[in-house]
Amino acid sequence: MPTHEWKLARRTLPYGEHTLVMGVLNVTPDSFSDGGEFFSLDRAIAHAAQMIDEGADIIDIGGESTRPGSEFVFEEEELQRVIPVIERLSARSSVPISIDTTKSPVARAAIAAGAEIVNDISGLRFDPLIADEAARVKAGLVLMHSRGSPKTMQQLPPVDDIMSEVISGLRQSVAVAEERGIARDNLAIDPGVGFGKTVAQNVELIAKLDQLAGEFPEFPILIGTSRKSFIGKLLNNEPADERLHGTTASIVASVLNGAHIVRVHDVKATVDAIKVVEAIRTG
Ligand code: 9MG
Repeated sequence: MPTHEWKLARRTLPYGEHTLVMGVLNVTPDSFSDGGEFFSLDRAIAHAAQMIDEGADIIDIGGESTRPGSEFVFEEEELQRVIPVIERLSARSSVPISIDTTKSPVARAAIAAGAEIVNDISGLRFDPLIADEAARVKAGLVLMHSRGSPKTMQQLPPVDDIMSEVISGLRQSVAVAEERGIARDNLAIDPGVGFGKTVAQNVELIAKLDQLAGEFPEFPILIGTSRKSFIGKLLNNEPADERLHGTTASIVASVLNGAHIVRVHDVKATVDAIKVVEAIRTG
């Protein structure tokens, strides 16, 4: 795959030849995967440092759980959770930091604290001003497809054709981003595995990721499957902390089908798997 460039606030990230790994740092008490373990600042930074040592190319920091059924977090609470972590991490590491938020004031403060990417799971549906904050500093902006909100998404009736739904939703998000001043080379897109989709639809999205890449050839494709419930459901209801092998299989399939960036909790396992996939891919 040829190398392209994703432009961020203070650098460009090459993608295409080598798959980028985005390590997840949830600073929430109720995160489905981290279970609140990293709510202390020191532990959060130590975990980020470990992911960086293991080869993470980006650290994605989130203060509001996006797990199905999770409650809304007020802006002040989210700021208190994420800003000290971003300040400390950006002072000690040069790895680009992404802020996982749907709120423009949180995006603004996170960028001021050192974040270079805004990861919006609503694809600008909740707060389009996120795009203005990213455009102001030419930050990277991840537009993820989702339906409803994390609280309601799994109660929604499934759509008939998930590929058409994701493609049209992402086109709409890209249009809003451009209207608000984002340059196309700052954008990445994401099909939003697990967000208002059935198990079969999540599997279909991974299986047909090459079609999505064909629809959006200009943009890096990010995907997050790590420890998600569709993997548990495919594996006799394995709990989240026992979904590593299922996650790795989904990552390998995603990379072979065109993912450029993978968002994961288990960085070491992912980096190893990608090295092997890339060796095979390049022959
Ligand atoms: C925050 N978050 C949780 N799951 C995600 C996914 O699949 N993609 C992106 N971009 N963010 C996610």
